[in-house]
Amino acid sequence: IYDCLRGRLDAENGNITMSGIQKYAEQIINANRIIIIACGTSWHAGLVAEYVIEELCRIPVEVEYASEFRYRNPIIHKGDVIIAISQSGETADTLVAIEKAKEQGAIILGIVNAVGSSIARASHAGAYTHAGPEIGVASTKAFTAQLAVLTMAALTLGLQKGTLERDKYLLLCKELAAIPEKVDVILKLDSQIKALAEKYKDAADALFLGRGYNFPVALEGALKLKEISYIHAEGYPAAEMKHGPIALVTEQLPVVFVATKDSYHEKVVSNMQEIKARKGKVIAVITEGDTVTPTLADDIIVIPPAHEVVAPMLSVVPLQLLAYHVGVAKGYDVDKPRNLAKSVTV
Ligand code: F1P
Repeated sequence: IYDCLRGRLDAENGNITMSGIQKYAEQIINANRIIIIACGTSWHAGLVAEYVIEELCRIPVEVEYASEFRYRNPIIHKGDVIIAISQSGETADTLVAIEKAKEQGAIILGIVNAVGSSIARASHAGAYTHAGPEIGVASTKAFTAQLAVLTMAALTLGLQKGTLERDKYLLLCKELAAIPEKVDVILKLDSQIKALAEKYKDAADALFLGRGYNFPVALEGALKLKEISYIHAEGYPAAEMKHGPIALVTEQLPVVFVATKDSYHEKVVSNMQEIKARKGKVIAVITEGDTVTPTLADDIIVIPPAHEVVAPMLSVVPLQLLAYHVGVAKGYDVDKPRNLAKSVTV
């Protein structure tokens, strides 16, 4: 994230430089709709961006799996802007979806890690995440860097569009600049998370729950666990639990709550009570200073406070570490998960 922010964000003076995207600022400010297309982890980053852009820029956002968008006959209006997100920049489904949108006259902005990659070349403009090469196949730092870029873009647009007040803009710039330091604090929880992984590594299934900005983080936590530790995991909006997944809750089921302090925290706490009443095992990612959640959860991971708009960049890190340690504890090669490719080019 530090590399991603460096040179682009001057939080003290409230300057964000994103030359690639700024060229299209006028069209984006006046966009009727933004459609985000991506696959896998990048799709989850797109879901977080939906919350951020709608909140700060008041532009309607749709987030589509590129792998399905290509098979639909999507309706794209003049004035729609497409954002394509990809770590590798080579994902075939995303490339085909881009071509499809281009045929209908859409402007394509690429948020890509790999410089000069096919998706970067197929886009009209965009921003590189500069997350450096992912060592493993499963996307991790690319996710946090994608969120940093998308948040910077939303802040810039919101300010220019007039939907975001300067004071809040400045506050969020500072919040963003503080993220790398807070990630360092979370990385120091490594041995605690390793011990948690030992405790839960034999689970057959796991449930990940979150609300609002943390809902896509729950999806991402479940995907990471599936990808590198081969444990069946489902991510759900916490409020959706009672519409089905609650039937799965037993003493054997670990339920991971992304429960950092935000506008919906009390509601998440009541979801936690519902799980405990059914004897599920609760692991909660919570904010420093929270005194309520520790009385309910079986295990807690305490992370530094952050504004809810930037919180996913922090709350995802313990879940990435958890998936990593479960994979290692089970003896798997977490850098090369079975059946997964770095770039899905077919
Ligand atoms: C999308 C993705 C990754 C996942 C795996 C397979 O790739 O689904 O999120 O971790 O590597 O591909 P990309 O379009 O972001 O490169």
